[in-house]
Amino acid sequence: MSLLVNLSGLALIAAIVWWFQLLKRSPAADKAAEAAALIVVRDGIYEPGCIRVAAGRETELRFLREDPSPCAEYVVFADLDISAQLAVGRETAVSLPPLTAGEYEFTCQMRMYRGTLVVT
Ligand SMILES: [Cu+2]
Repeated sequence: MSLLVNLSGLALIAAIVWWFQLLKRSPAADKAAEAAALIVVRDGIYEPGCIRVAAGRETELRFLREDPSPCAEYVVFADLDISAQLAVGRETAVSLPPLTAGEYEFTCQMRMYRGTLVVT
């Protein structure tokens, strides 16, 4: 009888471990991270305004500038000494080197558009 109880206890633990592994590898979560890598520039904001990327890995962000005003022409990662000119209506890829954990602001050249890159 006690053997049976132990076995069902083990089965329960295995099920819990399996469940959490499943949660961690959820394809939906992966998709969200991928989708977040496209940043739309319009109406004075970056959308999404907060991008989360993994530390210590090269990253590519894609910007889609819908705002033709000169204000939105450049995206500047001042802390990283990286900037890119954004074409209107077309995706522009911005490559980032492996980064250490922390928060990095990105802005337009006049610092009116503002976003945050969160590296974890
Ligand atoms: Cu601006």
